[in-house]
Amino acid sequence: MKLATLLTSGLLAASSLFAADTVKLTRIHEKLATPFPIALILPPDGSQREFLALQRGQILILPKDDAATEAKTFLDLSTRAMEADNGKFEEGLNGLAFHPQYKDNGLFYLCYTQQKPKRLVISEMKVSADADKADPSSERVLLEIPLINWNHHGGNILFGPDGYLYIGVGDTSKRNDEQRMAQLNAVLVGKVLRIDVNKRDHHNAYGIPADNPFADGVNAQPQVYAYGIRNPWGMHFDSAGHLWLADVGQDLWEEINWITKGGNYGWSFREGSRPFPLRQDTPPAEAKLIDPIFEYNHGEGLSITGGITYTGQALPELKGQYVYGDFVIGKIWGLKTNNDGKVEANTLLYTSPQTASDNPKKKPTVLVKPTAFCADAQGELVVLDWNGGLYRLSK
Ligand SMILES: [Ca+2]
Repeated sequence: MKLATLLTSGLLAASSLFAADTVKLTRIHEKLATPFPIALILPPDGSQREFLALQRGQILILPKDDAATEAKTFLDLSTRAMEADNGKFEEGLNGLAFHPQYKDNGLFYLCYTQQKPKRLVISEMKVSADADKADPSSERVLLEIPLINWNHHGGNILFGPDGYLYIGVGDTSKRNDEQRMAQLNAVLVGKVLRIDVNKRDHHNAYGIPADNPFADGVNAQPQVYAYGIRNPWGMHFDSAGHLWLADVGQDLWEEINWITKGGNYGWSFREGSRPFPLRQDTPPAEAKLIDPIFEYNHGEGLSITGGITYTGQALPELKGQYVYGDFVIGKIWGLKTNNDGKVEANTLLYTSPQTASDNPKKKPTVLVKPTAFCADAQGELVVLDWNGGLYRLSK
C-alpha cells in the first residue's frame, strides 16, 4: 500500500500502527511537494524561517501555514546535474549551513556532488537583495574533493561553536574501504574536516584553524580534524559542545560517535568496536582507535541516520536525549547518556506496519525512511522522510 493510500485510509493517523509506541509522528506540510528532503535549518537571523534543502538541488522556505500548497524557492540548482545516471541514491545536495553571522553577511554554504570528474563541492553563496532569494551568481567554490564512487561521500556540513565549518566526508568506496582511504590522512575522504571560512590564506579560498591536528600540512592534509570514518550521515553539535556523528556501517554495526580533535574512529580496521573481518592487516601499534559511544548491530537495523539532542517542549521526557533512526527499517530511538557515562537506547516508534524488530533483514515495508532529524522554529523535532514527507514528533 502506498503512503498516500495509507494516509487517506486513515491508517497512519490511527494509533494501530503505533500501538506499542510512546510517541507519534504527525505529517506536516502535506500539500507541499518536498521530494528527497535532507535538511531543515533556520538561518540565525531571528526571522524564524524554516529552510528545507532537497537532495535534487533546491532549497525551499516553508510557509507558515501548514495547509499551504506552495513554498518559496530560495535556491534552485536542480539543473546542475549533481547525480550520475546510476547515482541518484546518495548523490546531490547533501549539506546546507548558514554562516553564524548570516544576519550581517548573508553568507551560506552548500555541499553537493558534481560529475565529470566526480567530486564533492563545498561552496559559499550569498542571499540577494530579496531576503527570500539566494543569488546563485555569488557562488564561490571553497573546496572540491575527488570522489571514486556514487556512494559513501557523506556531505553534511555545519558550523561549530568555535565558528569553524565542519564537513563530514565518507570513504568514497563502494564497499570495504577498498582503496584504504579512511586511515590515510593524505586524502580528504573518510574524514571530518574543519576549515575557517573567514580567512583566505589556504588556496586563496579559506583558512586552516591553527589548532587543526595536522595544521602544518606535513604528512597529512591540514583540513583533517578527525579520521577513520566510513560514511557520516548526521552530524550535530549539542548545547554542551559535543560533536555527534552517526557513521553508517557495512555488514554488522551502525555507530554513534562523539568526535574529538585528531581522533581516529577506527574504520576500516574496525567496524564499530570490533575488528573489521575483511581487513587482514592490523593497525599500527601506536594507533588509538576510538570506539563509538553507542552501536547497534544488523539485527536491530541496517543504516543509521544521525539526529539531534531534543530541546523542545512537547515531549519533556525526551529532553536531552539524542533522537536518531534507521533509514532502512524506519525505526526511531532516543539515546540517553547518563552521568555515569552509560548510554541507553529507548525505542520511540516503528514506522513500519510490520514488526520490524522481528527480522530486519526482511526489509519490511517502511512508511518513513528518515534522512534527517531537525528542530523546527518551535524547537520541536521534525523527521525528514526520503519518501518526501515531513513529520513532527509529538505525544
Ligand atoms: Ca568507527
